[in-house]
Amino acid sequence: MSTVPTTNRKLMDWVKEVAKLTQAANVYWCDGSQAEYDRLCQEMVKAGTFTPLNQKLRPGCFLARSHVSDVARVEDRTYICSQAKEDAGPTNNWADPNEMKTMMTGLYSGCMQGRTMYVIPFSMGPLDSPIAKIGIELTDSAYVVVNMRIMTRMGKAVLDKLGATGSFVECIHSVGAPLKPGQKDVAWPCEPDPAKKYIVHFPEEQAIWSYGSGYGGNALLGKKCLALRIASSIARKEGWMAEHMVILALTSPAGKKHYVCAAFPSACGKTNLAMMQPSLPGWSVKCLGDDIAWIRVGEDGRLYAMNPESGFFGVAPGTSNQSNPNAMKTIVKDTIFTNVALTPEGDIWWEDMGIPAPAKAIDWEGKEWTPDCGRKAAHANARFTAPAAQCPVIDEDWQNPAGVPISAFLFGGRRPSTIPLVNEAFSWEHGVFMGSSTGSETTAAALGKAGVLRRDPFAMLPFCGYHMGDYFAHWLSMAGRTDRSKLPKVFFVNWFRKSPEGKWLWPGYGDNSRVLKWVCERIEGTGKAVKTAIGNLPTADGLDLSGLKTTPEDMKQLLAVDPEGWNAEIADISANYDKFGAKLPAALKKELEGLKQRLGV
Ligand code: SAT
Ligand code: MN
Repeated sequence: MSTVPTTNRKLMDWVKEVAKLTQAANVYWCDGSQAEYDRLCQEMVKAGTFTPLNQKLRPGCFLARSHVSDVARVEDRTYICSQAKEDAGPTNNWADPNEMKTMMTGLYSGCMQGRTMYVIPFSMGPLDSPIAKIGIELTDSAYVVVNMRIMTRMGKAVLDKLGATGSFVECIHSVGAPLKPGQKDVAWPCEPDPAKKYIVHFPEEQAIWSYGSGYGGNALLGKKCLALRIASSIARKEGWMAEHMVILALTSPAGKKHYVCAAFPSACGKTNLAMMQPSLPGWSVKCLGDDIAWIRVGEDGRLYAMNPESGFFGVAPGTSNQSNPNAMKTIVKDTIFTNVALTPEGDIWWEDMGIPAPAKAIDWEGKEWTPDCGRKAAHANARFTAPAAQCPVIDEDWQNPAGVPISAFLFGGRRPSTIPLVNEAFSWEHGVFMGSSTGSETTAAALGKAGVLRRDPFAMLPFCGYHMGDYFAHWLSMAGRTDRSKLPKVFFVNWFRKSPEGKWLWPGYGDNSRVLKWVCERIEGTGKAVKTAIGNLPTADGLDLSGLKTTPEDMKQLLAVDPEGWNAEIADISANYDKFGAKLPAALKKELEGLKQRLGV
């Protein structure tokens, strides 16, 4: 597009200003069309960024390999630059916004030399939704443009909605790799020095500045940066919630439909749950979203959830016809794969894909790979970017601008011990306590050591755009915004429990429908439960285990309350709570005390 396709003065001025600062060689306004997408993909094929896959096996699909330094979110380089340090709280990195801007303006000076600056108008949420938010991302990465076209509603229609006076979230992104005249580009330009990458949020101004990385949530700024960090801070002020949650619809054989939201940390199986194929006959799961939910009190007093995204950015390794058959069907065409392995036939492969490893392949680093070479073929945080509309179990209401009414919230994480398979909260406050004490073993979704327990309240630790103590208070305050009886019931689930010998106790995946069935029964008032010190657990015959091989002994362990384990758990929750000081809501202290008393520890 050569002419400027907007009359929005603020937008035009800002684009000019950033183009001048970054010294971009060209400015290109994205229209979001298929032709534009195809052209950019072809340009990336020429540049070596994209490898086209076998068009018979994977039509419209491409493979990208990132730089080895640029494979996941960089949490230690992620900042919330509120005016007051206190407002970012103890769980976020903070820097003075003016100092950060001065420093980053230095980084941005000339950073797009030799590159095109793409202007990406995007909407988080369906364009006709009153709660959708418009962002404009300025980026020097064509990879970001094509991914944003899948993950968001992007292009001309967004500018039309913005009009001459509409406001938007300013998102600046640069891979941080200017090109000198005549300098040859690399396949995945980025700033290789981890200490020079910055993912920065200015919540008061609703602006996002990202520098140095081209990967995932570091670069696709609509996702974690806008739809979670900035949105959570807006939501607090406006009385709604921006959460790291899947939205799914569960329908019983009798045809009763319930919508459920579930919050698990990154790479803990949200996508698998969101499009699960239930093993219980007659039950069905439909997907509305696999990562983010924006939730508001509706006119009838119930909480309504909407998925602000339009695609899935799912973890590839481990995705198989057993773990997630519907994801496998979603990614058969028009999908971008990043950091997976390439087979000699021109198809993709990853560990635990449920098909035998190819005799040889090209691994995610572009090196020759054989099954016995001692290396993984795909990176543990390899991803697919696929349009949500391609999911065979996408729910008919997934683009409903008003969202869908939620009956239950689930929290969970990877917990090999202590935490039972499922546990229902006694009250809203107890449920908020459960969310606030969510913990999980770390995964490859963020750089750092995987497999250590960290507290990840509401699975929002890396995504809450303000003080986590205030965030807890905000959750509690939802009880005052509607009739308590209309609030969703809260449950804590754990698919990842192991025996003392290290064996998985629960089959997971489609068998998690057994837990969802009990959740539905609890909502409807029929589920059988026993009140324990930690919450309501299913009775021995409460879960539908028909056709399941799990032994009664294993079930006992899965539903046991282990006082010793809980003793350690309480100490750890308590230590984590200490971080929040005076901002820790009294209601949560009371819940912790109540739990201690009930357990007698
Ligand atoms: O933040 S990403 O979008 O890169 C993926 C995740 O951590 O959930
Ligand atoms: Mn996520």
